[in-house]
Amino acid sequence: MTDTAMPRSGTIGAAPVRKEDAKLVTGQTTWTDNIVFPGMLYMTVLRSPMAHARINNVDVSGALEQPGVLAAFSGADLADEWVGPLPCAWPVTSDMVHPDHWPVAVDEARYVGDAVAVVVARDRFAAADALEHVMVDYEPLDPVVDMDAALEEGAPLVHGDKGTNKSFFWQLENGDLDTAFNDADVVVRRRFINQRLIPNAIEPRAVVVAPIAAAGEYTVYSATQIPHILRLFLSLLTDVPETKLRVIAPDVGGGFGSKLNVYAEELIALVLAKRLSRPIKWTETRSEGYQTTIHGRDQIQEMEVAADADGRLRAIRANLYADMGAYLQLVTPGIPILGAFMYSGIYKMDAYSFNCTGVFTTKTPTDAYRGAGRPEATYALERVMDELAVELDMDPMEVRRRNWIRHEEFPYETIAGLTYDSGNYEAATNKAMELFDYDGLRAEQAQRRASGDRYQLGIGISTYTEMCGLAPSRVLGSLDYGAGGWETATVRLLPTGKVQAVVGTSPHGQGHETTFSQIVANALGVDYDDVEILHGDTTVSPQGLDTYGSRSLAVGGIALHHASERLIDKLRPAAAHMLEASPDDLEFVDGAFRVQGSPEESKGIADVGLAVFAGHDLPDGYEPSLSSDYTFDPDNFSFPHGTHLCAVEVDTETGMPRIRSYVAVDDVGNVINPQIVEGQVHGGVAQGIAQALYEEAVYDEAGNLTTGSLVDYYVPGAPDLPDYVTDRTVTPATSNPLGVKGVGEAGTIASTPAVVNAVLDAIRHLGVTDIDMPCSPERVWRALQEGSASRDQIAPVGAEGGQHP
Ligand code: MCN
Repeated sequence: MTDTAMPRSGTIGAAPVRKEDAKLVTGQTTWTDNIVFPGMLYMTVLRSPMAHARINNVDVSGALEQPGVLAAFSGADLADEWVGPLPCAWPVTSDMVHPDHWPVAVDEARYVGDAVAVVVARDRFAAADALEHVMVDYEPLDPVVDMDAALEEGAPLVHGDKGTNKSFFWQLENGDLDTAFNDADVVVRRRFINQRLIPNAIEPRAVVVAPIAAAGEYTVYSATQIPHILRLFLSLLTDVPETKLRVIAPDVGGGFGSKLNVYAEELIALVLAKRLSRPIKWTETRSEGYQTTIHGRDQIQEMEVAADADGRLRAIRANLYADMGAYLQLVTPGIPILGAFMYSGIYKMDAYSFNCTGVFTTKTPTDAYRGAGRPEATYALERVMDELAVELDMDPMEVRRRNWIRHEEFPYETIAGLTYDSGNYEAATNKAMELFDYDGLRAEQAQRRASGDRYQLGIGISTYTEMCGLAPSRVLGSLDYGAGGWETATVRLLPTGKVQAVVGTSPHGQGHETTFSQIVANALGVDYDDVEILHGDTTVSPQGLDTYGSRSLAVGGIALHHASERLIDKLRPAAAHMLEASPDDLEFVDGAFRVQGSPEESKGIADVGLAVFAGHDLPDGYEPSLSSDYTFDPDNFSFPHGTHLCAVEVDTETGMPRIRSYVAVDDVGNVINPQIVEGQVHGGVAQGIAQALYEEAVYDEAGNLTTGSLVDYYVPGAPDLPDYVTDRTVTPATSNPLGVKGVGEAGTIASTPAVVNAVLDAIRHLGVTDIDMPCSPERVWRALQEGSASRDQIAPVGAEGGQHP
């Protein structure tokens, strides 16, 4: 760590015990599914078993006869309830094809899992059983499962009336590409598949709607990342005024982007509570969630890189196909576009081109999944940098070194049009190489190759950056995103000296109550334990743009810092009055106002607060307020970076890859809480490794999700993952006063290419030039067989001499 002095307990830079953990580990958490109201009814959803079918008729009468069932509706029955279809808030082009997406399908089902009817019963089991008694007359239509097929002439159309499976074409170009490619000594072309992933929050999605029917008021409890955005759309789409809607995100057990959405079930539960004047609950089952909660990634990436013989990059072209699934969810089309600016990464070049085609298929819609567009970009870029190194016969780290932006060149305007405010790629890389023993491992690799060891060693590099801290509103607007990126915070000093802070973001595992308390404790000089963070309830915290894009600290935390400073400014005249000094002569140190030069003359913030609360003796015309607000809209994104190095041993007989060591050196600027940052990196890296080695959503030709449960979709656990060596360098952000950069997605963005590069590096000399993710033992084994068939001379691969530790 580069931190030098030990910070005061509970303030910035310290690692106090997380405030969240006591209730989490003692089971006193308010998950949405734990919420119970008198008279509450349970909703279940009948889902299409076909990937594509015309719905000729839905007959719910059989379900209505089942014990405990109170109501059942088809899509047609509910059609009048909606003011409009489910929202997509990111129309990336003006001619984007954006088909209507109704909460319950009316005439066609377009993926396995599309809602076709709902049942309401007295308990969840009766509601589930009754689904079997809903009769649907489906007329099968042709599914279209992969993007290549969907773009062929005459392909079955997911939305027949649109006449195309193409949703949009988006592009960005800078520099003279023709010259760069024509004059380059080498051009490397590769096609990568960034496979479809299924997010796995521990808590499934759930919603409870509690109506006060007579007043037309509704409280919606949802396991969501976005209570504010959800309230806006619930109001817009059902005509319930925003003032009559309260959305509460209670304790939320993970989201990873999958709860950054406005889902059909949230709308259906609201209109059923309205129709039936009873509280309604819906909780997804895990396999239901696999079919209907958004999926992530699913892109085809065609990369072209032009470079000189000495390794200098001239240009990059990235051509993407992004699978939207059957419909556009909240930000589906924007996800690949978030990556558009990241295919140049940390490197300098003369020309750049990115384009992306959004494609409809009869599969579950895709949307934001941890990293959202940026892991995909980093994967393709870092893999192709390794391919370039192979082509040039150079060390892959050397190729990177020759091209990255040097620390003295910041701020740096990239070829993709972003201004990176700060960074030090040399420092992070040097530290990572030292911790990893790069040279030692390369020597061991050479020795294992020479001896034909059964267990071959590979080294994978990822020198990444990413763009997070989503804001600034003006930039988001220029990208046609439907909302802004500001955050509001309120800080209130209570008469007892305790502090309440209200924030617009809400956590689902990130420890905001801890780190935001540290920010307030730091600014006000109060005890960490005396700060309470209020969030996740649109009545308590009426303004906010919620949690995603690793923005909570770099936007919301900064609003909180400013609101705290503003409170000090507000209290200053009262303190000066008490100390019989001029406000200008006061300094605020360690939670007390002091007369400069006479530190013994001081008043603690709690004393000043109590005097303001009493209001008996205050300066003339003073507003006796103990509360302050601040809305922050930064002028730039935040650009964390780092170097991740991975060593993988591949058993050349079985294809089994095993991570031997993993080093992550990240630079997230200044750090509020090093332990939470480390936790975020651990979790993020685990998710990136999962994509590299284990996870893939697979559909059969008929459009059935064949990895439809945790049995078939392998989410790695602790035994599958290595010990991580983590460290940091600190290059403060210049776009905010605390110098912080986001961390929530960094590990996921960085890690996937480091692992795949390592697997390939282990066996490239055996004729293997590519392996699709996940690099399962079977895939690696097959690649080795194909490699051995293609290579001229088969290296001796024998069991003897193997040194699998
Ligand atoms: N932090 C810090 N110092 C820094 C950067 C961050 O102490 N320099 C702290 C923050 O104060 C916060 C945490 O680290 O407590 C994460 O901060 P930030 O990077 O601002 O990310 P967000 O809080 O906005 O969280 C969103 C991010 C995203 S986009 C996904 S996806 C994700 C992630 O966080 N999903 C998660 N981390 C997750 N962690 C858990 N446990 N569960 C999820 O669903």
